[in-house]
Amino acid sequence: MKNTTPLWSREDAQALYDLPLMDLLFRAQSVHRENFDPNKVQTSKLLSIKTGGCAEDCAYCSQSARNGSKLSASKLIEVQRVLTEARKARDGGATRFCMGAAWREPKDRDMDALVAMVEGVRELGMETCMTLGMLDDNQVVRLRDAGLDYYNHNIDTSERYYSEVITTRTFADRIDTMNRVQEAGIKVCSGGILGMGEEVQDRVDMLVTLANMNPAPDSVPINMLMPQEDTPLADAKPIDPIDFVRVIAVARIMMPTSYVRLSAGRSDMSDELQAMCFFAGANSMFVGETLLTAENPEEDTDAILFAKLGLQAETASEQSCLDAAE
Ligand code: SAM
Ligand code: DTB
Ligand code: SF4
Repeated sequence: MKNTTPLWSREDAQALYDLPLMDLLFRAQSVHRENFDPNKVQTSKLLSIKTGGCAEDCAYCSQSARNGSKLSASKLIEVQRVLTEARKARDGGATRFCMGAAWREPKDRDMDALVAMVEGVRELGMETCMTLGMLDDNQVVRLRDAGLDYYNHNIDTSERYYSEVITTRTFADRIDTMNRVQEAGIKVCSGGILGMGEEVQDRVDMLVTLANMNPAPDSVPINMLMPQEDTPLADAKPIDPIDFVRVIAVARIMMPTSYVRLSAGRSDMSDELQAMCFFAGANSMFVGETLLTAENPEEDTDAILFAKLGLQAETASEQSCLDAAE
């Protein structure tokens, strides 16, 4: 039976956020070491399987048709193309392949191809993740039966701030899909974006919502807004980097066994900021030169960073050891 008592109150979470930075970092790193190898980072590769023309109005997104963005809408790409990209990603060391579509929700006629993508990527020995928008019960079961490991569905911000960013769906719609996914036995990947003009309270509330899910998401992506031309957030004030590190550290303490992913925005971060994020407990990231539509650091740049910091990419067998120990 699900435990209904919230694990985290806003007050306790806010108190963590407000700690002197050195105390916060020390606590986060201590929690991190109890649960993970501090020198290993899980690596995921993203592929956009359907780009642009999305019916939703997310204010940050280059793919929304409502943002008048110049990005043209593509069709769902061929299964074979997905598998070719997945093989390249695996050979480059990524252990998880994340397929993203610019949809409000998938159409039933797309399900056979999506199932084939999941099955094919699994056969390559990679973990599978999809992010396709809202799902109904039937679609969740089909993806689960195909062997989908993770479903990414971000809550993005607090419930209070949500309607400032997205008006074509509600925070509750988001939580409904996450519950459906979790109840079917697919692991949830959910996090948010910082630097959209939100208050500190919104960042804290977002983490409280995630940490009080039962269980908390297995994977928690923390994105730094990458401002996109022609979107309402094109000129948003950037988040202070130290505040960004604080969110990572609080996420690590509140969700001690989840992978916290340093997600979009690394291409604008210094080595020092990324190092601080890893110290604060981030232990996953996207690799490869593109995210879905935006840029990410080149492989060589990441290799130099890992060498400087003495970090190593987690291998597929280390990943399955952790899964077996759960
Ligand atoms: N359409 C699906 C959905 O919204 O769930 C999947 C794709 S969507 C691009 C996945 C996530 O990427 C969003 O929830 C958001 O958190 C993140 N994202 C999108 N655009 C971003 C940007 N410009 N900067 C940072 N993160 C972004
Ligand atoms: C997530 O939290 N970040 C990824 C993934 N989930 C799907 C997407 C980042 C997208 C960045 C903007 C772009 O590439 O268009
Ligand atoms: Fe569509 Fe997802 Fe972009 Fe929102 S974030 S506009 S749902 S692709």
